[in-house]
Amino acid sequence: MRDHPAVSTVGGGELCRAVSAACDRFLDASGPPGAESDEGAVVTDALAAVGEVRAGLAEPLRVAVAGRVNAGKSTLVNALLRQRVAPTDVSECTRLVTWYRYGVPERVEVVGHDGGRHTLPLGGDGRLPQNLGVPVAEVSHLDVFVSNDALRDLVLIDTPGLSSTNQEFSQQTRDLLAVDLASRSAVSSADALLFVLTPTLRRDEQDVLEAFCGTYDGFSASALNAVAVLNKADTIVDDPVEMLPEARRLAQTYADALRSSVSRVVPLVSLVAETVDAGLLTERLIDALRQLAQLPPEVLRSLSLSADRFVGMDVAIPSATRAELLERLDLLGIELSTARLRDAAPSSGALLDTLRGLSGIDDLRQLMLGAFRRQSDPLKAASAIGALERTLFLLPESDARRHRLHDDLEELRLDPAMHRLNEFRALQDQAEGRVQLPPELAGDLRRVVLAEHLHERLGQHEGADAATLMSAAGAGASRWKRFGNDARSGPFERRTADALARSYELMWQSVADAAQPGSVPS
Ligand SMILES: Nc1nc2c(ncn2[C@@H]2O[C@H](COP(=O)(O)OP(=O)(O)O)[C@@H](O)[C@H]2O)c(=O)[nH]1
Ligand SMILES: [Mg+2]
Repeated sequence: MRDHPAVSTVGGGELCRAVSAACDRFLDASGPPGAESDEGAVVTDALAAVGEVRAGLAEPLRVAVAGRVNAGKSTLVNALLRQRVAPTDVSECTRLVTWYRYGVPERVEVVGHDGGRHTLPLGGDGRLPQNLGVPVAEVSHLDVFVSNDALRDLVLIDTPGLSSTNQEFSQQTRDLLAVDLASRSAVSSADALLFVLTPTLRRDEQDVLEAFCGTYDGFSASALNAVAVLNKADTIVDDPVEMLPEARRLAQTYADALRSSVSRVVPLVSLVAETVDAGLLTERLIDALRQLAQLPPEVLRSLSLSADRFVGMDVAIPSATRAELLERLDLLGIELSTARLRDAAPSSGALLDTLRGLSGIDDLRQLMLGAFRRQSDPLKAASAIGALERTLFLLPESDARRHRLHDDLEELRLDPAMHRLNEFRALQDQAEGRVQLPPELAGDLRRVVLAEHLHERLGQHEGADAATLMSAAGAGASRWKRFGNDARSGPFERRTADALARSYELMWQSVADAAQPGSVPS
């Protein structure tokens, strides 16, 4: 009997291999490179696109970080890497889509629009070089290789977002899309999306947010493959005590607005996360914070009123050191630190833990692990199938390879293992309150999606006979169909019901197949 595949872990699995095999068949049918030369550029493009999809399937899960310019995307990339490699200043690299992959030797490959590459070392400080040696306009994107453990099971794509100098769109469209073409195309080749929001978005901007998520050609953001952060949570209010509750409230507002596009909105202070996790808060700076904490409260309050005052006022701590603190923690981060240092006398490690806790980065890591990495195989397979389907349209209707690939993809979509995507979505819909289930169905859902072995998924003992298992599967399918047909069920409930009914049908089928090899169950 075929057991249900365990929750896939990192990297491609069964599904990715199946999609990759479909790519192989397509490319093999096309003969060696050059054989298609008389068939025109269209076919060449299609072959290249399929080749790219196949290469992508061999990579870890590709997560694009998207959002407006200055939202803090690169800062977040650094925080996730625990290494300050992405530029967050105004250097030319910030305007380019940058792929971060695991690799040695560490290097930057500058990829031109013509496909040409040249390699540069990272800067002496471990960051991207200031100068790429070619005009930015000639660069398509950067491929950065770093030997960073965070990248062993993830590829991160930092996107520039829309810059005010970008002329691609009219002002109105620009406001609506909020991202530039290059960023959108980068997102369309990703498997998952990390969407960086900031508090400055108006609360009535639901349409804009939806458009933002929906505008990546071919990438359809869903609660399954996209998560969002509300970054710069430290800038929502001035009062450090109010920060977290206020950030959570606003994050929830965004989450409600974005329900169908992202699974959750995590409040985040990526600046503090970067500083703490990339080891940028040195003992020297912590000492300066300790000194600040010793200042009379009214002096400290007055310092904290503005960035200018914080650096400019006449106090014992050198102004340059204060400027460094400001760059690494910003005003609220400094206030939170000095408050903590004044109330207790924590070790440096304890202070860093407090700051990390406030930054929200651990919540995000947890979310990404659950939402993305554990589902790497179906997510990658789904994005590859999407990309291949788009490629089909490039080929002439008469092309035999087009039909073959189309048939292969149809078959893959029906693969029971692809159904995992629907199951995870159902679980997520329920976990995030989009779907209200009676308690017994909620337990049923969790068991079917999360249990590893088929008898467990059916709520039966190990060694239960086929008749018992099939009867449990039949009852399960009926249960969910009844729920789906209930007049009180809304669209999300019906979607969940359809998914779970199909899960039970597939389990029924697999018991039947195993019990009577070769026979076709009635
Ligand atoms: N106060 C505050 N500033 C942040 C935060 N995250 C990023 N920044 C700052 O915002 C600016 C833009 O950040 P960057 O990561 O380059 O934005 P990007 O254009 O989206 O990549 C930089 O000066 C960062 O230091 C945050 O959580 N809080
Ligand atoms: Mg950036």
